Amino acid sequence: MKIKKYQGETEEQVIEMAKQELGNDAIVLSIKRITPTGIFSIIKKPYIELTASYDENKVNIESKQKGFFIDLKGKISSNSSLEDKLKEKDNTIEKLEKRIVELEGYLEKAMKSLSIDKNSTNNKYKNQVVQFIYEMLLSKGVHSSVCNYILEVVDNEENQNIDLIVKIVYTKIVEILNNVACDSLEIENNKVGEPKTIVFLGTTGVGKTTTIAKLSSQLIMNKNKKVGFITSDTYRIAAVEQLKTYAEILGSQVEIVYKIDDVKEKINKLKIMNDYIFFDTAGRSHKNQKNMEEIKELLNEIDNPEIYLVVSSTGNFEDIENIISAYSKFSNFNLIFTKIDETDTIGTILNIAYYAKNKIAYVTVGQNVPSDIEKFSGEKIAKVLLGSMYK
Ligand SMILES: Nc1nc2c(ncn2[C@@H]2O[C@H](COP(=O)(O)OP(=O)(O)OP(=O)(O)O)[C@@H](O)[C@H]2O)c(=O)[nH]1
Ligand SMILES: [Mg+2]
Repeated sequence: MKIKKYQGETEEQVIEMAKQELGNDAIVLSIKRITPTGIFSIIKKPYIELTASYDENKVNIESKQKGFFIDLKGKISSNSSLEDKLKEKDNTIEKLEKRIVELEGYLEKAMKSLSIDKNSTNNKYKNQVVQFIYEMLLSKGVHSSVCNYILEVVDNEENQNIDLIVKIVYTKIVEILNNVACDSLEIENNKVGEPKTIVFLGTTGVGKTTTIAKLSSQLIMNKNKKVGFITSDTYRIAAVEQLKTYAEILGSQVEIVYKIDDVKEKINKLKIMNDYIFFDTAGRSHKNQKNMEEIKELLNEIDNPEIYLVVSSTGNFEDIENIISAYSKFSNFNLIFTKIDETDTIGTILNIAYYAKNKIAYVTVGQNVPSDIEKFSGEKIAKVLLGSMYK
């Protein structure tokens, strides 16, 4: 026997649903009126829940499930083309509701301790919920002008529907972030027989070499690709050793570039045996003009590189903006945000997405190689901004 639950507005409705799907042999175990608790007491109306048991050998649920569509308010309507509807509503209420569920714990706690004074003249927004979200976004490093862009449309004193406000805010944040999400990366689609050189730039200690190790391990282990390494970081002995250690573990070749004239030759050497060449560079201060000139010269030696600027999400917005602007003068790149696990101000990523508009390819979430790297997802960052953990 199997158990299935149905939710609706009335008893008749849920009984009818169960009957239609499970047939007359199904046994009704309970019918309860459920009053949502916590933040759901605000965003969801009470509803009726029927629990039924049925014989899975007699009832084929898969084929019968078409025909019912449960919308956000628990209304059940007959619908013969459920699949079409779901496809069409890819980014829809149901999906949003699932995400908002994940924010429940945080919002509930936060609303309880809501210390915003209704009459405070310091409040920027008229609506208390909007003011609360504003302060939360600010505390996570979102720039006040970006907050304003997101929140001004929901700042209406009468609108106390938290569900609606959160949904609008979440959707706006995701929109800004996904606008800069990279959808096609050479690193993931390189054609057989056309080795691609992938260059990693960035200031000191942001995680370039570790990110190279993560990405290359995944290509080698999951996609059976061959990856060769080059480093131009000869300033620190440990840097070459670090890359060599990873290369040894992965069974990859390493070449070291001591002078600019070596670059082409070393790349060509690695091209013979590899699908990708990952080019590690020394961490350089973007404020040093000579450093920037050297990087520019280096890039000029590489045919059609795919470039990643690695930035640490623990840095502040203005600094990251300056770094991006310094590198933008001579190269086109995608961004990789590292150390998401270490930052309390993930809002910096939203600021960069809003102002700098560079595409973001990956985020890294810890020191483990190769697991702690993920494709950039606007939804995940938006959830963190609204109080959830990054997971
Ligand atoms: N917590 C955390 N640490 C990271 C992450 N990525 C890299 N690191 C750590 O950051 C430190 C510096 O990493 P590297 O990969 O050597 O940085 P780099 O940019 O190559 O440094 P330079 O070559 O000296 O400029 C190491 O201790 C890494 O383990 C991350 O996503 N989270
Ligand atoms: Mg390094």
